[in-house]
Amino acid sequence: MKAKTTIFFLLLALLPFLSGCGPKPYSMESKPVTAISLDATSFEVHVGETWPLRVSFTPIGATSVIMWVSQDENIATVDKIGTVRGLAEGETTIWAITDSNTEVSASCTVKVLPPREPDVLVSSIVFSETSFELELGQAMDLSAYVTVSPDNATNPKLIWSSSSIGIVQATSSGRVTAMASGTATIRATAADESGVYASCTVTVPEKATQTGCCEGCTCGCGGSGTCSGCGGGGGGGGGGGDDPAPDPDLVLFHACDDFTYVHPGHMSGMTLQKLGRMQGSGYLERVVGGDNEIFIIARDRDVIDTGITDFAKGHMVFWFYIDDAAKLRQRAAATGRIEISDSNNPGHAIAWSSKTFLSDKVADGWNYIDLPFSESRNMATDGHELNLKAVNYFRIYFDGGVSSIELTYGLDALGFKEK
Ligand SMILES: [Ca+2]
Repeated sequence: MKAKTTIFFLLLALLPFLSGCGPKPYSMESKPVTAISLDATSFEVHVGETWPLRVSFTPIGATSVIMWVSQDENIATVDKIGTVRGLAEGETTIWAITDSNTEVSASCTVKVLPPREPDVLVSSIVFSETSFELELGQAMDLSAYVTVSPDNATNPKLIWSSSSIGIVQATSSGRVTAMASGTATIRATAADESGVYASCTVTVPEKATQTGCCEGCTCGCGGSGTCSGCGGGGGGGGGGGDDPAPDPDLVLFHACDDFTYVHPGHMSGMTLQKLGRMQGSGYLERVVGGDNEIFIIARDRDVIDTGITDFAKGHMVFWFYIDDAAKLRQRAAATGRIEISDSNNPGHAIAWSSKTFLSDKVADGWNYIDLPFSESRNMATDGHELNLKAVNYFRIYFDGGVSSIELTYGLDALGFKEK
């Protein structure tokens, strides 16, 4: 109590000195202006457009009413707050003069350019073919079949959409991927304000039932490496009928049919998708930018026996969806890894470079990723070797690159194979 009282009286005694630090309420008269300057010495405006000029005073704290004058009001006018408006092509000078002392002034030149050309809007969009057929899992670039007129349209970009993304997915560049049997209408709409659009249909025929991953698939993803755009990963891509059966040779690590074991810290933008799945009753989709760790599955889960007896013959396989592979290569330009580990210990992971084994290889749509253990790197620094009977951790992350790029990722049917 005594200390508080002492501080109070100390502050009271200091008040006359302290108040000198702040603005004095009685010093209303401003300092005389000795100079002014404008935030531009010259600038350009188009006829009909405006440009705001700002003035600053010397010394600091000085102020004055400013009179704004245009030397030629037929070319440009200036209002009371310094907003210049272009009226006719030509050049003139704008003056700012202090009301208190007309000898203190500043000026700048304004060049008035012709009126801006109005935007040339898209007048037509034409598909050279209006119906396409794609095999399940196949992808094609529809932008190659479309012509936008006129050639000098200010904004010739198109916005691509699909009437049924469960059947055919379309990327922002017009690449479409067949996800399930059926027919979808793909629309290309002008990105400008014209409202012009054109449509075509993409039909995905029913396929004979397939039983194993890539059996009957002509793209040869049975070998190691990535099978880009390969579909039919188990019987029909999940169009809504029977659940595509798992590959009988696969020891499933995670079916991606639910969120079980998905790391809660990396679930933003994640949804469980039914249509377009490659196995089981669904797949995990994540729309995300800015998070390096795209999928972390199975931390703290029960361990899985991979069934692999010979490390050299072991493979990790999964389905990986990406909506825009070119953007993924920008996003994942540098490092990052795909990791699995045992005993809930990422420090005991074996890993593959996510640039080499994922982003450098994939195409738009579903990709079958096959990671041979023989090409993995042991990240353990203590000599630990992966316990093939106790795997419980999986992660895909990217490091470096442009992490802000938002992409749509899909993951399905993670598992192990010995071959
Ligand atoms: Ca699944």
